[in-house]
Amino acid sequence: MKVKKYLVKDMQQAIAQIKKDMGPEAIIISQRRVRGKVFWGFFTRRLEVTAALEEGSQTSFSQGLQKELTDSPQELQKVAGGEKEIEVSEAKFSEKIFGRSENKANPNSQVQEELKEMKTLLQQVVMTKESNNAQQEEHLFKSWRQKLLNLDLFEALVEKFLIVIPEEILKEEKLVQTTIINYLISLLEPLYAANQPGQVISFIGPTGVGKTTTLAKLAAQLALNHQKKVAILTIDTYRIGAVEQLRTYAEIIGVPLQVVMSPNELTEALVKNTDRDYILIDTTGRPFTNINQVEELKSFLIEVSRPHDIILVLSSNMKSRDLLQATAYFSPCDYNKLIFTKTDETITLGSILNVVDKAKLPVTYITNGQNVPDDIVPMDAGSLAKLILRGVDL
Ligand SMILES: Nc1nc2c(ncn2[C@@H]2O[C@H](COP(=O)(O)OP(=O)(O)OP(=O)(O)O)[C@@H](O)[C@H]2O)c(=O)[nH]1
Ligand SMILES: [Mg+2]
Repeated sequence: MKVKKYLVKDMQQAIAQIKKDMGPEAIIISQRRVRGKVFWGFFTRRLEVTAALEEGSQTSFSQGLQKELTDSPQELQKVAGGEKEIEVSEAKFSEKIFGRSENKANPNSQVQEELKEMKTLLQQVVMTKESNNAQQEEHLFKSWRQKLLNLDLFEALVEKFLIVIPEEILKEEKLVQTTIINYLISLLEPLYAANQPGQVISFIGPTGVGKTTTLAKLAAQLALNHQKKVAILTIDTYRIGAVEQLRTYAEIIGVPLQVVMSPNELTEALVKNTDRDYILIDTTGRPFTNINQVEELKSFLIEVSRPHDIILVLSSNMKSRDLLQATAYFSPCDYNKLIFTKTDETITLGSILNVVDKAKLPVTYITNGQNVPDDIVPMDAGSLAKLILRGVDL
């Protein structure tokens, strides 16, 4: 018995290759979905089909008959369509066999030939049915792939999701959604395992993403809702008016604000505020192109010796490529958490996952509006997964 595996796009391609390679008497003994590597290192879904052929099973007679019966795709389609068509084809088959048997001298070998041909024909029926099922599956996978791509997820991530959907649930919309969400939760959960808040929390990130507003939202929640002792420091001396914005928030919330101009001043301010439960530090937004500025920012942040969260704040309406550029730019600062702002200003949130997949850091909050302190939502693996995939049933 000769056994061979084929890695193909779909069952139709498999059948064509198997026929060409092993002849019409080969049978398909198994098929399964696997990950195949294609261009640019992206994974895609492939079909692995295993075919077998009994040694010496090919005869010129069977090949000739096979050709007559199954070469036309319409003929195959008819045969695969249902019992009625199978009967018709079998009748046609018998007619051909018996038409020839009258002319044969040895009836025993003729019967064997007939049985062999019958087997081949049935194998073709099975192969065609497999082909139709595989086509339907392929169609459903394509539609799920498109839905996931519409969320602005990178293609490599989409393929990761598709590989976990079992074929048998493909038609069950809700089941597929649950499968994808559960899979995403399992990917995100480890990132949240050591998610203890620091006593000092610094907010860094590109210009205008919402660092100061987010800091004010958290300061207000900690001070007003949880009665914590909070102080705000800012090293945002760069932009005219920036300190005033924060001063207004600090006054409304009723927490002290101090401006620091150098790393030494920051150290002194931290010492002065040792009695505080939380110290929140605002920083100047940096356009993520100037290396000197990130080094300057780092020289401030390394002054903090207490448990320190450095949160990279990013806006969810930025393009994925720019978000990744920003994560690389700020990496010298050793940030350990992410916050995504402005989820109210975009309809797709796949970009968040594109970043999380690369940075391997938890998103601790998202913000969804300009209102201080209300428009901020804490995140865990479950809520983030649901948020990212919220448009998957569109
Ligand atoms: N729609 C919406 N707007 C937001 C959100 N968060 C912040 N903003 C707005 O974004 C604008 C910029 O916010 P800031 O907090 O000043 O941003 P920043 O990152 O501190 O800016 P720089 O200090 O200049 O780098 C303001 O108009 C905020 O009201 C949000 O979640 N949704
Ligand atoms: Mg600011």
